[in-house]
Amino acid sequence: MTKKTRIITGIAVSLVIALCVATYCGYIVPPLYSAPTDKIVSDGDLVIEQSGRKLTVENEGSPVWALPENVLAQDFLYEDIDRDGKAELLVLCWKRGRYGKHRPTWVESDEIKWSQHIFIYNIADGQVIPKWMASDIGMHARSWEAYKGVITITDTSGDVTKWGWIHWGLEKL
Ligand SMILES: [Ca+2]
Repeated sequence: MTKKTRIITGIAVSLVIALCVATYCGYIVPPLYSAPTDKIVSDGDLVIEQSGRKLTVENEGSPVWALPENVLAQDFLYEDIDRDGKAELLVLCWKRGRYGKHRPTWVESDEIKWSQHIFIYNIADGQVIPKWMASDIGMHARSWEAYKGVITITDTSGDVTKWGWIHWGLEKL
């Protein structure tokens, strides 16, 4: 192997390693444990459908809402989280940065890394309206499920936590 070939090989190997590290750390795509599951949930005229990272809502056969393109779905739940008798749309999702449109005043700029969030939407009269959007949830949620207004989240280490709507927003139970 010539000196030039060794240099080129070294650069190529370094680039591959950097790419793998960036991917593993969530800079390029959300991590593998967040692989989405396709599913459809219907409630009367309402149809909520997840296809890969996309999530859409139809009402009476017409599209009424889609998860913003800069947000990638992992999973969703249709659950009466605040126990008012109507189900909300809860989305476990990924977006770049830890915050939404508004970040704390002491944070000069948001991160470019993908982070995991929970967004909750009200659905009323065929309209999907943002209700509560969590900043980075600070855990590695692999899966979640809901039962009687309680969300159970299992993280990548197998730890299980339960969450509920107590005052405003999800709180750990
Ligand atoms: Ca509700």
